[in-house]
Amino acid sequence: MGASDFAKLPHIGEAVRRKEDYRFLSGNGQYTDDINLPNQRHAVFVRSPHAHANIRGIDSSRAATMPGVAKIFTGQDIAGKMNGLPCGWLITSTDGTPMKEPPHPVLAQGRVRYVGDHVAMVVADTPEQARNAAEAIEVDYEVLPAVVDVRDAAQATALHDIAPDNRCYKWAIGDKNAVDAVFAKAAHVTKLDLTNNRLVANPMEPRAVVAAFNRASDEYTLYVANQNPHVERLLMTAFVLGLPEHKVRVIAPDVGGGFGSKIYLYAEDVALTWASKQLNCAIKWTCDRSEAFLADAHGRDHVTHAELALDSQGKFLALRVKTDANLGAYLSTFASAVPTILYATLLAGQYTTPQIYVEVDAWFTNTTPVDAYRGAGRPEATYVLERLATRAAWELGLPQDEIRERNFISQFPYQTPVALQYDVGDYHGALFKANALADVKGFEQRRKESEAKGLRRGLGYSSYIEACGIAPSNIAGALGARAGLFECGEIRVHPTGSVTVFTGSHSHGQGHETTFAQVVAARLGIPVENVDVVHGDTGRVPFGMGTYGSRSISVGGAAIMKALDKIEAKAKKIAAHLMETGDGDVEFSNGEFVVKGTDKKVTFGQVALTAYVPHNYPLDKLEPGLNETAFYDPTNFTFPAGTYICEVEVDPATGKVRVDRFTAVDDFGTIINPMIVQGQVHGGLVQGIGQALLEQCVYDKDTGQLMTGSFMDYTMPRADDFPAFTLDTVCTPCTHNPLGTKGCGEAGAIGSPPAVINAVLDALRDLGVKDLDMPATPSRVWEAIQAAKS
Ligand code: MCN
Repeated sequence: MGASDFAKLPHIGEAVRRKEDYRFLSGNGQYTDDINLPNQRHAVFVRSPHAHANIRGIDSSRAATMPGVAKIFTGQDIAGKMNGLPCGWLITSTDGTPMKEPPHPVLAQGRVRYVGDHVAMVVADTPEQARNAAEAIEVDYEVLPAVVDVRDAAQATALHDIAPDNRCYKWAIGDKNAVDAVFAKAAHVTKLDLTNNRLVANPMEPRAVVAAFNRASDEYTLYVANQNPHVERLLMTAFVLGLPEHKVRVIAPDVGGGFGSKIYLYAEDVALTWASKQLNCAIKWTCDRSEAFLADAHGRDHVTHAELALDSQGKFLALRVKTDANLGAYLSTFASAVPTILYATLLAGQYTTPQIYVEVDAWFTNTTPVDAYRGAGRPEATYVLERLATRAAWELGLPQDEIRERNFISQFPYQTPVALQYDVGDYHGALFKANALADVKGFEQRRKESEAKGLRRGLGYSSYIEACGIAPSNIAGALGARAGLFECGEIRVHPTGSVTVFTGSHSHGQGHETTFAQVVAARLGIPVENVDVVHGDTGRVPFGMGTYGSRSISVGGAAIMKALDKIEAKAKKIAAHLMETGDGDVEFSNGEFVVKGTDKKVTFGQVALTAYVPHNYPLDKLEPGLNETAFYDPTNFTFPAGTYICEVEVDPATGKVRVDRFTAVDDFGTIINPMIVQGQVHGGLVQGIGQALLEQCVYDKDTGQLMTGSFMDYTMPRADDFPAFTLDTVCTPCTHNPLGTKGCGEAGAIGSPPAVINAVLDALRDLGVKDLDMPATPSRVWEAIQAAKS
């Protein structure tokens, strides 16, 4: 079935209420911390209080004798028994050498490299006993100089022998000479220095692990708050523990959000799994909130210098970008891909810029490892480009929308100079719609009203694009991925015609149990209630590459569509047999199989029953049953895009920014469930506006301590920080997946930060404020106003 026919099916585009919500809202969700197994003990990790130190000795003699303590594991106990944690993406430096991939031990081997690094694991009967014993362990540290800022990394004490200058890789894309030549002749050059602030994902549910080894079956079961259980199992068994994969079952039960931070194989997951066999018991660890600030992978942390060459009419001629990316102390699972493949390739944005050159240096520092956080690389790219576009507009005396319109791509497919080929889009349509919805024409009047109250009002634009549906395996492989990025779906049709779907996509808030059921119900012509979706269990789902990069509906959903194609083909044969006609004479629509040109028909339910009650069945031609599995590997990314317009009011006396209006017009192709999509956009906007105005990790430069290690110092956005958002869509269906969908899960977080900062700068620019880093906190805004005055 083609994407255009699919879009017309019942249930597609219907705001079906989330099937999973009854479970969650009635307190019946089952999260990892809700799971308690027989013979269960509890783990607590001793973490480094220093950003960089040699471990001279660990004295756990007193702790080991404390009540309830089963065992204390240190680096010595695991040495030689397991490998370090792997990075899943191999980046090659411009000189052809592979990136530096230092060992990432599960428990520190003689050196700690960030505050929170794992020094020891205590296993005891209760969490309190484990905590008490952890506090009694004495570690003798020789403190070393620490570095937290990428700009200081090259001169700092080396973290790893393998990277003496702390550089992990130097990577580039584009034609430098061609770009330099354009810049040399350009009528106008706009320049910007930007910092993309480091963030903590802070999902509602902290990470948790329960690991159990079963001596009878020689099998491990690992319950873990994770976004991709099959990949967790693959990395743990094949790379770290050397276990047969079929002996490990990973279950990610209900997961309360991840935003990227639960994609990775973490040290805690490995340590508990391994120790469960050593101690022949189940072991549980639940991260506490303060611990999560140190122990969960962080996001962003780029420092960038960017230049845009333009002609006198505001046409973009070339882009030159140099970014230093902070990877933290070790390479997390996808860390190396974020500032390269997921960042630099998006720097064409929605524009026809003919020449682009991007250089990225990635550095180790004594900070928590940095990896993908909602958007991962694409918010950083959008921030660079959209800040440049607005600044260039102001420098050339053009309106913000005008400069974008003049440069938008309008012919598709479009090959960018940075590797990607966009299949389809309507960038002008989204911008025009956003202008109308945001009532841009009324802005000047609103500005005057604000001024009358002593406030400044500003308008900011951002026209973002992202590459989602990660990823065509051959492209990902050519770019260094160590695994394919396809997805798997299995459909089991039961004799009574109800269906269970097994998908490798993992839902941790995205509503897959509803939207995937809508897809299946639409195709088979059955009620949505008759479809259940199973995910997050390597013991039940054949395989999966998990959820990230807004890939689930476009890749996981497409795998289900392929399986449905097979189901339909077999069901047609059964229907033909029932109606005593040839397979080719049967048509299927709305849950009915009809003999072409007649009123002879059978229902999907009758066919399902016949599949399992094969009386008079030509068993030599048809096998009983109606189950099918399919794998889908996308041929391209999907390219959601849109225009966001933010309007702020700033109090110049206090520097406080209030977001007054926010309009988002997105193109997600065909939409399965508009209510769920709106929820996704809301969540993304809140995180993006949070980054722009409130959130930031601050490390002390001298000690490497995380100064914003709790909600007292790290400001999470709250509902009253936002107006009601105005949302709408344009629709250009994706041309290469069978649903026509494009991912929606990250868009809000990608498009919104530059819209907010552009709006704040618009409000302040006639006071002389030219630049502002995120987060635009009151003190920062106030200082910028004072600095502009002096
Ligand atoms: N959808 C739809 N029509 C479309 C596109 C999507 O109806 N055209 C639906 C999908 O069927 C799915 C939801 O919208 O139910 C999101 O789909 P998709 O864009 O495919 O994204 P994923 O399901 O792959 O989710 C990943 C994405 C990412 S990368 C982050 S980070 C993120 C996000 O989703 N983390 C989240 N949204 C989150 N939402 C919650 N509540 N919690 C998180 O941790």
